[in-house]
Amino acid sequence: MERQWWKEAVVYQIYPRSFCDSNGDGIGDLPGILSKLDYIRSLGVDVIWLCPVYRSPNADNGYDISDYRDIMEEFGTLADFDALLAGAHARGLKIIMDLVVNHTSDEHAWFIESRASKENPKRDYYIWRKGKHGGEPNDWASFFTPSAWQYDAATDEYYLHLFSEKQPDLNWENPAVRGEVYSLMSWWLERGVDGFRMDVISCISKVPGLPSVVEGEPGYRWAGRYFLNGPCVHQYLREMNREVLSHYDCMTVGEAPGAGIEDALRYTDGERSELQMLFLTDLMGVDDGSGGKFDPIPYEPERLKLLVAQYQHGFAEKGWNSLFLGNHDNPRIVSRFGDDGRFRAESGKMLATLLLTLRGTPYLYQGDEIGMTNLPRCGIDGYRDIETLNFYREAKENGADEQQLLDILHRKSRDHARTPMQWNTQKNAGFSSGTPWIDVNPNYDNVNAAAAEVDPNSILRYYRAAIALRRATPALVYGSFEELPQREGAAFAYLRILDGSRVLVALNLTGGQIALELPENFTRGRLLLGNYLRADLPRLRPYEASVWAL
Ligand code: ISL
Ligand code: CA
Repeated sequence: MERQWWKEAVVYQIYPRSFCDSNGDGIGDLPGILSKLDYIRSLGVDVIWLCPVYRSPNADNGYDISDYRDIMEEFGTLADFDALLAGAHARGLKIIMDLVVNHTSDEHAWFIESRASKENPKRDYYIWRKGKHGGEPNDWASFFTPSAWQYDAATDEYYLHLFSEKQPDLNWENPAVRGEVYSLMSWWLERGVDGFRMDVISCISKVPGLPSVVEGEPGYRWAGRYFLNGPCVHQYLREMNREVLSHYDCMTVGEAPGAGIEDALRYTDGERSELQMLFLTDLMGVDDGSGGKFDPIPYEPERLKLLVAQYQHGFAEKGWNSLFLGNHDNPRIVSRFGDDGRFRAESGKMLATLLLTLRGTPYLYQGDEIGMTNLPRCGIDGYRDIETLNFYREAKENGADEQQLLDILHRKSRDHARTPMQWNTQKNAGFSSGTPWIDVNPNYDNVNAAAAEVDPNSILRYYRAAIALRRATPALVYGSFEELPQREGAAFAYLRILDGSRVLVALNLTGGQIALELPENFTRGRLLLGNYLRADLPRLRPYEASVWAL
């Protein structure tokens, strides 16, 4: 397996709107991030992934871009961006940008022209179709709305939007569109950015003809097979690689809903020259029911183990993968996979151990390093996210029960990850001197970075130790993965092996007392890291985690 800096890197994801507000308008911004670079550096990470900071009307918090070559007004200016990039580079940190090019904002100049007339040279930048039988061109639903089509009276046609109607899909079949994307990517790389996280990149190629899912069958409109990993996606990515990426020593990670391991190898096999790694979304759906994310089922640790092992084996020979347990689209990891009450510290550290001892490139999401939790149960006015609000409105219209809806949102809303970063015990957790755009989690008295800094047993200190251990232990990055089978569903144990070096990771995924099964004559070796004072295998206490050099 070829060694590469981006395989050895640990990435820290920032949601700029919620990280640090420098000017008291209640919205996090670039100077705010600049002021926290030493903190980020202190974690031992190598790369920052910035969620979108481009000019945007914020229908989807920056995932609807109206100008790819400028910064969102609330976040600052291009000069602020340059200062942030210089500050990061001076500390040995790289910055990768979010690249959102499946769609733009409907306020982007291209779309304003495109919708102006059928003859406009930009008409074909987007996906326009005539209505059928007085209705939509096909029966596709979007991620955020019941229909993926929006009617536009000016030209009596519909445009496609896989997300909100404020996010029209670009027409990647048009070479001029691809040229625009490559040119804006080069523009940022020339400015000094170190790579891209590519938003829903598996969605850019649609099946020609845009067939209906099941003609005439109402209610069944999940058209993924017509736009996920579509017919030309690999051709487009190879072209992008040839035109842009191959000219830079940059990092690339594609978000790929709908991609399994086989697909993922096609995207990330180095010999195919497409992307370095993907975000595969299966694990993020581990507690989704048949109705999707807002139809949650109980979380089963066995499912997590199964998925983790599958992915570890899937990339053993070819390609590379990313590791993540949460992000800005998902609930907080201790609330979802751990215990955000009694065992918050133990489970937060156990999840850190899992994230940082697997093969792949780990991505930490802001606030997880201090064990931030979901919001307490609140009314609908506590939520801000377009996906949450659309789901709520639609469900209410269909007669859903208010309490039931709020229970679902309490588990699954994207807003749980978007509450302000909890820095200290000052007003608004030190995030802003003004009124934050979304409520601060009231537990900041307890859960905050300043307190974690002085507590030798904090989750924060543990993250630093786990990151340092990974850096010092090539087997944790490049080693093979060998699971030690367990009868107990909550016990997860695996070896990471590289040349002569063997590391054992033992995890209790639940709050119960369990025992680990170890092979006969097993000597557990020297303790490298653990979240209890004295590790004493085979016993595993609630959420216990330990790492051993054999
Ligand atoms: O968040 C999701 C479900 O809760 C996912 O379905 C998500 O919409 C999907 O993974 C794509 O996410 C990305 O693109 C979206 C944006 O809203 C997300 O924040 C982004 O991560 C549209 O640009
Ligand atoms: Ca601000």
